Amino acid sequence: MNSLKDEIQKTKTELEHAIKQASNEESLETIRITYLGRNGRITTLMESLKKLSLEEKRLVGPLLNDLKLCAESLWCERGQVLMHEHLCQEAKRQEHFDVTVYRPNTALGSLHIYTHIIRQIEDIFTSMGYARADGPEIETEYYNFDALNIPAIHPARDMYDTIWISDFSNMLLRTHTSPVQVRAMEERGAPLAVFVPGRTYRHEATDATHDFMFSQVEGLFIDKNVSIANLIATSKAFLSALFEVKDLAIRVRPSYFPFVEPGLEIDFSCPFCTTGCSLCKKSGFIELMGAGLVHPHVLRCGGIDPDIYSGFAFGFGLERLAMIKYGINDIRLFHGNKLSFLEQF
Ligand code: FA5
Repeated sequence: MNSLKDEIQKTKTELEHAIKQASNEESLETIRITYLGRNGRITTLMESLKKLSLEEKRLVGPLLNDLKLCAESLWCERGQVLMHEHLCQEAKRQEHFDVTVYRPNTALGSLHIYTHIIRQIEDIFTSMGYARADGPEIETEYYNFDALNIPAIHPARDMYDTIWISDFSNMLLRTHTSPVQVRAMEERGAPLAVFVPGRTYRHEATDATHDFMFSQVEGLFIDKNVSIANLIATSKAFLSALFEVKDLAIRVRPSYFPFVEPGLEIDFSCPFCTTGCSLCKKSGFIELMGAGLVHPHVLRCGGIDPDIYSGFAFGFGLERLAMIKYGINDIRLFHGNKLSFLEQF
């Protein structure tokens, strides 16, 4: 029995020493297994109690219980100390954050293609002295149609498949950016030079070149003695700058829009070929925008006297322009949120 008492004392001394030496979680776990595990030294000592007489059990039992409790509490305390030390070290490590360390494979975001193309267009127009103007996407029937010389009975309304806000209101989603013409005239008066990039909506089936939500860029210039020559020169300068092509040829065709007189459509020489390619459908020209000299009715609605001032206006599809510039073959990619597409810009 005395040898058992000695063994208990020896185990306690060695355990205390081992726990003091433990420097990390792994060594602490090894100590737990060595002393308190299923075949551990304290567990084995407990087993040996069974062989003792009742009298001996009364004497040695409490010593063994004390040893077990002492081992458990020393083990827990040391664990908490180690955990605290680890947290302090981690906090210190994070304090020393080296901002110059190069991190490969860091994913960087990129600008959306809309932002890219609008910024380029903005740079070109502002360099020509134009100011940016904006208008509401939920528009009144008056600005979208009536002020643009398209009264309710006018067949030209059929050209714009309109999305109305409700059956009984005169509010709609603007079908083009042209309503900002009259708004800009009212707000700024003449002379005037503005460009208007913005979203437009039409109740249309979608395909590779049509969407129900797309964007247009409107241009409006008003001064004294403005002529078609000014419109042609401006269109040429804008397209040459955007496509970085010197002396880009344009083709002017007669067309009809109720808010301009005369009305034109402007095509530009294909910047990708000289003899005809799939983009220009082998014609050498790409259709781009509606344009013309501002109709006197529209000037009057904007509070500008058509006997003193004249002006030109044009409107083109922003996505169609970006599709040509970047070789994109489907307009639906612009809103598709496909990362493989967006990451290219
Ligand atoms: C207009 O919207 C006139 N407001 C343009 C204008 C402005 C004429 C100023 C005269 C003076 P149009 O409906 O043709 O015109 O549309 C202009 C351009 O918008 C088209 O050439 C095309 O590039 C683009 N567009 C029209 N419908 C869609 C559509 N569903 N999806 C994508 N782009 C479209």
